[in-house]
Amino acid sequence: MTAYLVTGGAGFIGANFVRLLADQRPSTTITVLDALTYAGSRTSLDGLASPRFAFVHGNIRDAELVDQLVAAHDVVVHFAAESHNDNSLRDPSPFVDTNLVGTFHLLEAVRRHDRRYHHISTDEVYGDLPLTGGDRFSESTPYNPSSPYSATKAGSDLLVRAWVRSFGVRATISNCSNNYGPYQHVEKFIPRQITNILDGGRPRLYGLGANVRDWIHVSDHNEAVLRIIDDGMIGETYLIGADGEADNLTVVRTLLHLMGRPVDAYDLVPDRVGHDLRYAIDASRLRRELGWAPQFTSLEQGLSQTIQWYRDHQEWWRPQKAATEAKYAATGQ
Ligand code: NAD
Ligand code: TDX
Repeated sequence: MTAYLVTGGAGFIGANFVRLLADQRPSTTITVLDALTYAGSRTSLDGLASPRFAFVHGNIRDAELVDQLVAAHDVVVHFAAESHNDNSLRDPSPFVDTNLVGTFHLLEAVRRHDRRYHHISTDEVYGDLPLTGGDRFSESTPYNPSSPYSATKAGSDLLVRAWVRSFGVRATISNCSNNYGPYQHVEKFIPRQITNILDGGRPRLYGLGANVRDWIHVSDHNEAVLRIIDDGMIGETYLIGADGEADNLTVVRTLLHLMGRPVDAYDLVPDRVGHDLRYAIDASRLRRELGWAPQFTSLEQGLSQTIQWYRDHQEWWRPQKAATEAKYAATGQ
C-alpha cells in the first residue's frame, strides 16, 4: 500500500486527481489536506470513504500539522494554492502566504522525513508569448512571471529546485497549461461562461477576446502527473500541454454554438490588468520520455463533455455563482 498525501484535493484539479488515483490504483490510500477556502468544496470528494480515503481540514501553513501528515505518508502531491489571477490583482496577500510560505512548510517536512514530493505548477511562470508566431514554452524557457499569482508560483517552483539541490529532496515539478473540465470553480473562464449561459446570461470576454490559452482537459493533466510520479527523473521539470491553443473569442463562440445560442451573444468587458497575451506548451519531453499522450484531442469534444457536467451538477456550482459574479461586478468585468 502506497500512502498519498494530496494537498488542495478539494479544489478543481486536486479532486479530479484524487478520483483518478482512487479508480486506477487500488493499492493506495489517499489523505487530502485542504483548508476549504472559497475555492475548495468538500462535495467534490463525495463518494470517497475510509479505509482508503481520509479528509483533513487544515492549512498547509500549519507547520506542525504538515509535519505529522508528511511523516505518515509515502508520496506528497502538492496542488494547494491560491489559483486565480484576477483575485491576485485584488489582494496578493493570500497568494504569498499559501503559495510561497505553505510550499516552504511542505518542503521542510519532506526534507525531514525524506518523502517523495511532486509539485504542481503552471506555464504562467514563463510569462507570455507574442500573439502571433509559433514560439512555445519548453523546460529551458527562462522564468518571467507577470502577475502576483504567477510570481508566487514561480517562487514556489524555485524553492523546490533549491531544496532538491541543497538538501537532496526527492522532488519533481510539472508546469501545465490551462485546464478545463468537471469541478472547476465558476470564477474561471470556461465554467464562468457556461454557467452564465445556463443562467440565461451572456459570456463576458476581457478586452477583444484575442488572448490565447493552451487548453488541456483536467484528466489528461492528471494522467501526466501520475506518469511523472511513477517514472519522472528526480529533480526534473516536465511541461504538460495538449496542443490545445485557442483564442478566448473562439472558445466563447464554440460554447455558444454548442449550447444553441447565437455565436455573437457575448459582451466585451474591461481587460485584465497586465493580461498575458498567449501561452503555448511544447510537451515533447513528456511525450518522448514518459510515453504520455492526451485522450482529449478535440477542444469541442472536451467542451461538450464539460457543458454536460455543469448542466447535470447545478447543485455543485449554484451556491458559488452569485458571490463570484458580485466580485466581478466591482471591476465591471
Ligand atoms: P483551485 O483554486 O480550484 O483549488 C485550490 C485548492 O487548494 C482548494 O481546494 C483550496 O481550498 C485549497 N487551498 C488553498 N489554500 C490552501 C491552504 N493554505 N492550505 C490548504 N489548502 C489550501 O485550484 P486548481 O485550479 O485546482 O489548481 C491546483 C493547482 O494546479 C495549483 O497549484 C495551480 O497553480 C495549478 N495549476 C492550475 C491550472 C489551471 O488551469 N487551473 C493550470 C496549471 C497549474
Ligand atoms: O470572465 C472572463 N473572461 C475572460 O475573457 C475570465 C474569468 C477570463 N477571461 C480570459 C482571461 C484569460 O485570457 O480568459 C482566459 C483564461 O482566464 P482564467 O480562467 O482566469 O485563466 P488564466 O488567467 O489563464 O490562468 C489559468 O491557467 C493557468 C488558471 O486560473 C491558473 O491557475 C493556471 O495556473
